[in-house]
This record gives sequence, structure tokens and C-alpha cells, in this order.
Amino acid sequence: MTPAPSPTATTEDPKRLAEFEARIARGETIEPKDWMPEKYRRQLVRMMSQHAHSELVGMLPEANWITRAPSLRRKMSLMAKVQDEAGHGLYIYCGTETLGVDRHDLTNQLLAGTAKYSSIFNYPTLTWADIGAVGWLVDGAAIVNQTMLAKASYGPYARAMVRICKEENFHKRQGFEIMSILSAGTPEQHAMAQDALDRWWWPSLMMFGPHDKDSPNSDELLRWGIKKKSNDELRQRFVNLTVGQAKAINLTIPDPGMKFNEATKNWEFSDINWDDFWRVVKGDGPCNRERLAARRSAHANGEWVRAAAEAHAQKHARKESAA
Ligand code: FAQ
Repeated sequence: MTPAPSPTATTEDPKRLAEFEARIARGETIEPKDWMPEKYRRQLVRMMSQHAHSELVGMLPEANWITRAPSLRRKMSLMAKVQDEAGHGLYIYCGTETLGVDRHDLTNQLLAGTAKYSSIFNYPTLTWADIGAVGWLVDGAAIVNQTMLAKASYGPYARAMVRICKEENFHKRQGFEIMSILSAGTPEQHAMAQDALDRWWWPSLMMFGPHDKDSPNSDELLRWGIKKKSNDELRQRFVNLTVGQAKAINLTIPDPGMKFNEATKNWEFSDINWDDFWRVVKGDGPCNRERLAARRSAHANGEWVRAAAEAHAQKHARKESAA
């Protein structure tokens, strides 16, 4: 059955739009050269560029601990994880280029402070246990979100997610292992792990975005098969999965109001502090300024590499035209 045209895309040719939406309804994948509504393209650029920026800014809280990792093995796996996140960012920026944007423009938006990236990366990593909590909870939440995006209707994004999720699984395991070892260690180590869980729990739930009723983009994204599940559905799935994991390593989720609903089989949880969420999204979180300053400085310090690459490319172009 052909769905009724989307109310948000009435400026498009109705016949093409109907054909496009019928393809989505049949579960077909949309590829870069296929016709797509301009709003579909813009939604993808918005979401994918925020995602790519998140991967890059997400390197900062963890890179902060590379020099202080407690052993060579920990240092190696943390370095590998941070490098993986850089790779994910570059991979997703490539995906945005299939939609006709220039990644330099996206980078400039990030550096100018006009682009969004995930709220979670505006919190500080205060102790080694935070590295465990980030791997376990932040990568864990990313996996729940991105496993669904691996079924998104836009081919290049969906395929990127398949590959990225494989690496995120390793990240989650190393984080969970750090937490389980600390939790089973001395009373001080256990307290450190619990403190990290206490601080990262609520920001992790916020990663899934506002409640469905307050999410302006969700209807369109769901309709066009970019999102397969809503923000609240994915958040609930993450909570259900994580409760058992916390119990298994003898840690307590910092929500005394949590209870299991036998009828729905869901763990019900307390209200999220949305004022806090929006404050961080709007740029006033604990580390927003620090994160942007670090990205700007990294970009400025890389200027000589870009200049050298450009000079090299020009030299080769001159040689080729002379030949
Ligand atoms: N933070 O209408 P919705 C990772 C914004 S990667 C900041 O519900 P949507 C791997 C939203 O953009 C983590 N802003 O939006 C890693 C929108 O603003 P706009 C990133 C947020 O798009 C691990 C407005 O609020 N993952 O962790 C947030 O339908 C460790 C209204 O919201 C992705 O980006 C937020 N948490 O749903 C790396 C996955 N939530 O643009 C390093 C792809 C919402 O209208 C270390 N993205 N906003 O001005 C998505 O799945 C979706 O974009 C959502 C938001 C679910 C994040």
C-alpha cells in the first residue's frame, strides 16, 4: 500500500515522493544516486554530521587518560579505542559527502560552535573508573542506538553502522571489564567504580534524546526509515539491558525509584532532568567550552599538515599537466 504523502514534504513532486515513500515502505535501501526528497537529504546530513562530530569530540574525554592508564595493556586498548572513534568520525563524514556536502564545511560549523554533537561528551572523566563507565555505558548506549541505525533506509549510513557497531562492541567489553575488576577490588576501588556509575548513568540515558513527544525530528525520521525505533523505545531497551549487567558486577544504578513492571517486562525508571540536558545541548555543560577549545587547537595545530598535503597535490598536478 502506498502511504499518504508526508505533510512535511509537500514542496516535492507528489508522484516522485509517493514512489520514494513506497520504496521505503517496501524496505528498499536508498543509495546516493537515487532520487530523494530534499528534506530526507537534509535530515540525513543533520543527523550524520552530528554523529560524526560526536565521534571526534568523543575522543577527548578518553584521550585524557591515555598517559595515565594503569598498565601497558590498558594503555594499548585505550589508544586503540580512541583511534577507532577517529576512524568512525572520518567514515561518517565520508557518508555525508555522498549527500553532496563538503566535510570541511561541517568541520567549520563544529569549530564555529554552531553544530551539535552528543551531550554526553561534555562531562569530565575524573578517575580511571570513568574510562570503564564510558566504555560500558556510553558505548553500550551507542550500540543500542546504532544497531537500529544499521537498518536505516540510507545505504551508506546503514553500512557504516554495521562496521562501527562491531568495534563499539569491543569498546563496551573493555569498559565493562574495567568496571568489573574495579568493583571486585579494594573497597576504595569499588567506591570509585560506583561513583563513576553514579555520575555517568543519567547523562547516558540522555544520549537517546528527548522524550518522543518532545522530539521534533522523530516522526519524519521514523516515517522515512532513518530511525527504526523511537528515542524512548531505545532508551528503555538500554535500561533493561543494563540493570542485569550492573547487578552482575555488584554495582547499584543510582535510581532508587527503579522498579520492574511484570506486565510490560520493562524496568521503569525515574524522571530525567531535562533542564540539565538542554543546558548541556545549548553549550553550558561542565566541559562544552573545554571541548570546543581542544578541537579548535587540534585543527590549528594540523594546519601545516593540510598545507603540506595541498602543496604536494599541486606539485603532482603540475607534473602531470607538463607530461
Ligand atoms: N545530544 O528531534 P530529536 C558515540 C538534539 S556516538 C545533543 O529527538 P533526533 C560513540 C537533536 O540533534 C554518539 N543533542 O533529534 C562514542 C535535535 O536538534 P536539531 C552520537 C541532542 O535527531 C562512544 C534536538 O535535540 N550518536 O557515542 C541529543 O531525532 C564513546 C531534538 O531532538 C549519534 O549521533 C543529544 N544526546 O534524535 C564515541 C547517533 N539528543 O538537530 C566516542 C545518531 C537530541 O534539530 C566515545 N543520532 N539532540 O537542532 C541519532 O540517533 C539521533 O540524532 C538522536 C536524536 C537519537 C541522538
